[in-house]
Amino acid sequence: RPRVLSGIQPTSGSFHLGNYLGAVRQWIALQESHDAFYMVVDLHALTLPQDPRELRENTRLAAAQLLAAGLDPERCTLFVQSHVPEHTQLSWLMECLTGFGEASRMTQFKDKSAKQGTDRTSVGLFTYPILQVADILIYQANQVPVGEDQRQHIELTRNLAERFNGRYGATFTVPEPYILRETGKIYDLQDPAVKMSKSASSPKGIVNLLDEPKASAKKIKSAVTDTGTEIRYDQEEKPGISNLLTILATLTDTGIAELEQRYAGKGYGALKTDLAEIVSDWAAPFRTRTREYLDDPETLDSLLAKGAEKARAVAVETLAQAYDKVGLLPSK
Ligand code: AQP
Repeated sequence: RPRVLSGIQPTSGSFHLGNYLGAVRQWIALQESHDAFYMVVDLHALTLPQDPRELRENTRLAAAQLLAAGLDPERCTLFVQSHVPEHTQLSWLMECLTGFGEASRMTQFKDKSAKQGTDRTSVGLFTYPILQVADILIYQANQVPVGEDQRQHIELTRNLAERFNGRYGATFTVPEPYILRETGKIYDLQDPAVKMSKSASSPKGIVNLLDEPKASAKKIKSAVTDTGTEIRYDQEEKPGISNLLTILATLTDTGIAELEQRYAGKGYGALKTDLAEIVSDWAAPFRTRTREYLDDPETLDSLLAKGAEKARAVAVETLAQAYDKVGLLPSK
């Protein structure tokens, strides 16, 4: 079975609709057909200041949400990034292969550091795409299911894998991005020109899956829509309505064309009311299941420990090969 690898940050508590529709939903589907490795990337979270206690709680919370969304530890390997120290070890080799200019061109870094200012930007935020390269290559992943915002980082991963293989001989699988055209980018409800995002969206623009249903419904009902009244998918002319249609189509497994027909002659209000209900209905059992996993931290922790053990078995082997290839002297 081809292998997939992906990760999600344990920052700010709840996952949002963009995380779920852009990434986690694909993870759940892929665990049936692929040898799937999924992780909570706690080391990546450290690129921005974190309260230690919150980080620990949010790491469990992220794992609980992944399980509640439908990941099955019998079908996939679910673990916490920092439990597999080989990631950071491989990352060093990758850093030494990356050009400074090449790393400087990462748009996520440019955007985030521009917002924070250089003095408040950590070197970790600069090098985090390279740790991500190591996260992927250490499992010899064939595909990486992520949102559109990660495409450039997967491209960097491919370049570094090819560079390493070219310099030292075939070592790493060169991975492909797995990004769905329909849901690769879910937009901010208040500003449908930008992606829904933890760090950049206003509270009204982001639907958090653990929010109270009423709060989510209110946000959906006050989503910015476009001039006119027609419910039609048109990313250019009607980005707000197109975003709502995408979310509804995905959550209900319905084609966009069918939805356009269903809402022909109806106003934006009808679409918003239905979507608010669908999101609430979806999120209610998700919230309950998340709470159940959190109520039993021992079971959750031991499940993550088992996942880390499975992941480590692969990571140790890849790291040993890579160390050998670059000429590091093995310790006796
Ligand atoms: N709006 C989105 N549409 C589609 N996919 C998205 N992802 C994030 N936002 C969207 C995908 O979710 C996965 C996990 O993302 P992450 O752990 O990297 O979370 P993030 O990038 O911190 O999430 P945000 O909200 O996008 O955070 P900031 O504000 O920090 O940039 C990834 O596969 C991501 O592509």
